[in-house]
Amino acid sequence: QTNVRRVLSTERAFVESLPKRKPFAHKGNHGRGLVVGGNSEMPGAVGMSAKAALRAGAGLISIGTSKDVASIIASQCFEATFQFLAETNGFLTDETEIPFHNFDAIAIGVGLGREPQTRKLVKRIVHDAQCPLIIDADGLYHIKNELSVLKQRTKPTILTPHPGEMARLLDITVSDLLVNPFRYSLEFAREYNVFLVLKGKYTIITAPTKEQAVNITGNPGLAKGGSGDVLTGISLAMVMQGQPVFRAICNACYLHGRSADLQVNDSNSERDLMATDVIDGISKVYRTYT
Ligand code: NPW
Ligand code: AMP
Ligand code: MG
Repeated sequence: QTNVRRVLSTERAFVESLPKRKPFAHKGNHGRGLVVGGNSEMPGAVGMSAKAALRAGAGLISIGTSKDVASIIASQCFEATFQFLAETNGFLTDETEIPFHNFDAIAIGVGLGREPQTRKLVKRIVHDAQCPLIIDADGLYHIKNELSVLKQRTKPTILTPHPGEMARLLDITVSDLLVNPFRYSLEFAREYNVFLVLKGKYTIITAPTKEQAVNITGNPGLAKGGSGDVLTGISLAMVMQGQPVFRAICNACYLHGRSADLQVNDSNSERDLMATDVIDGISKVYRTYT
């Protein structure tokens, strides 16, 4: 393609652009974020996203989920607050007012489930949230037939599919997608005016303005349930602190993979690494640079 600017997401860019904590900083200077997700069969995902966001530097994180899910994860997420959302049979529904103006960025989708009743909630958030919005996992499932609503958004939208989710959005097979992931990413990002994070061994980050970056941190230890939910939380933390979105999501991917790499070097192996270890590894990455 012509005019495509493609770069490697580097350690140097990461270190130089990370949000700094100034001496007189207060929590409000580091953003207020909302993670919406969870169902009674997958309560953990939204908790991992929230913890990862806080560990990555988020000022305040609220979890939008059902009371039942909240009661399961609250003892693991002391630092987060909760917005209780209505549910039926364990899956979220669209019957609760969400104070969108309270948040600098929102992430929706992890552990949400695929019940049709949840679709209206996803659609409303995509439509009403006047702040940067990250859509992952089952959020991507629900917007598949509503993609045109993405074009109406005036604030940045970030989609973070793995190849299975991306292939579904495009109605193609994973093997077709992986023949030319750069081109598919670029076309999709431009058509729907979104930032696209196509996850994998090498993650391709695409801006609607045709910039592309490749992230190469990370290892096969990340091939385990929960890894993507952690990336969603880290991405929320970066985006809600007001950095330019492309840089914020490049930094998120770099940090996520680097954390997994340091854990595998120091404490874990690729076999036993778990998503929660990747949350803990964020501290090791940050300590390297301070
Ligand atoms: P196959 O058959 O494996 O080869 P889904 P999901 C295909 C929540 N979680 N990487 C793959 O092909 C998430 O947040 C909750 C990955 C399969 O057909 C979501 O809400 C957890 N997949 C929900 O679960 C921890 C690839 O895509 C399909 C691929 C479902 O999310 C776990 C899998 O995608 C989990 O995160 C690739 N490179 N290439 C919790 N503790 O609460 C092809 N595929 O069906 O969307 O399942 O990603 O697990
Ligand atoms: P998800 O499939 O949504 O749980 O996301 C998986 C996360 O782990 C993404 O950020 C991937 O880039 C990362 N990941 C999975 N497998 C690998 C691998 N073999 N090497 C590096 N990163 C991986
Ligand atoms: Mg996922």
